[in-house]
Amino acid sequence: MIERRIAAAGIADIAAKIDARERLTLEDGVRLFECPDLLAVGHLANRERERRHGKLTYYNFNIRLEATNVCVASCLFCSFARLTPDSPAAYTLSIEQVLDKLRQRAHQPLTEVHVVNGLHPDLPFEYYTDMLRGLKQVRPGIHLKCFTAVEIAFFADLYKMTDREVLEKLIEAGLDSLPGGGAEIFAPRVRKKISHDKADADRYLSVHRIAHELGMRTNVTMLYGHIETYEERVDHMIRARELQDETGGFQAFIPLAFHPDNNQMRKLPAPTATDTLRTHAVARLMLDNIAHVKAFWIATGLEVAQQALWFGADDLDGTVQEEKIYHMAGARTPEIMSTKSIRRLIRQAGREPVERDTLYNVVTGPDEPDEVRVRVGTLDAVSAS
Ligand code: V47
Repeated sequence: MIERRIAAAGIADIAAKIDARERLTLEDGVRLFECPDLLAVGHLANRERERRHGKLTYYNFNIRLEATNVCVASCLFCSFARLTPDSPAAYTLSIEQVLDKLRQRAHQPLTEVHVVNGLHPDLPFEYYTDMLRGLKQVRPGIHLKCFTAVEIAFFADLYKMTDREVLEKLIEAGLDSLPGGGAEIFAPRVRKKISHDKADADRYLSVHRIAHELGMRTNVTMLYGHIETYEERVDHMIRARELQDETGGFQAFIPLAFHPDNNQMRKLPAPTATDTLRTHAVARLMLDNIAHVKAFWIATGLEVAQQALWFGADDLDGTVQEEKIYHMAGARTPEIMSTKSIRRLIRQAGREPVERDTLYNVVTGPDEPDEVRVRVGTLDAVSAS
């Protein structure tokens, strides 16, 4: 029955390739985007998702910190950045203020801090190394997923170091992995228009390559639903796939839905739910060498994130807390989710929740109760509340 539907949708040859573990081409990817039958594409993606992960759906207990929104780049999609420190609503937290944000969460069994900042022109490099050292002092053992590849390239240029030297110094100070931000769309036509004054695609990928060589794991994102074509989306996925062939260092691919409020592309509509589902599905099918496809619930919305778990996605990111980039761009999602709510969301979608750490080690398996874990002294315990 489903085979007939896939044939009627004109993608039987692509389904046969996937079954034969043959790699999909740029043309295949574009056809999946153009295929009128979303459920046929979703079925193929779900088959791949279940082959890899069964019903399991991952999330983590994390916190987001944005230490400064001062940023010399003028990306058209960004609602968060302020060009100079004296712009209205510009802010830069002191190290103590950053550390306080973590101290205030002492009762939470966090496993990850995810830091993303603007490209601040005036801070010393020690601001970042002191931040990493301080965060590790406040919570030894916490995983620090900090600074996009674009920030690393910016530090290298500003502080006159190579990208590798920057990464080595940050690792020495406590950096554990890189988030996937800053990828946007790799194709030069789009990148020149929407983010012309920051690291280009080759530099982004080169920073990730070096990070992988230094033993770190990283993620890779794609900002979709603005001025890019389907071909440019698939090209983006293929460039990520090629680097993954070389290094194996990417853990997750994260499609990020464009949010149009309060930025220079505000006249564009936000991508539809069907586009979001399809983009996750095509990513699952194109990226045969990346283990996880993340539906970042802040960006997709909660309901679409649940559906994406049947369209190729197997990860929802985490509790997040204090997210600014999407909320300043019009996101209507909550700013925080308890682990209990995430686990319920996953179960209600017919999937099985697994709390993972950043490196996908299991923290709380699917058979554990969904009650909130609380931190008692230095021990994690399960509260019945
Ligand atoms: O690089 C900025 C995007 C990214 C908008 O690695 C926007 O686990 C939509 O990369 N509409 C930062 N998107 C966030 C990010 C991320 C998120 C979740 C998990 C991980 C991970 C990484 O947010 C930026 C940019 O691509 N972004 N503004 C906007 N208006």
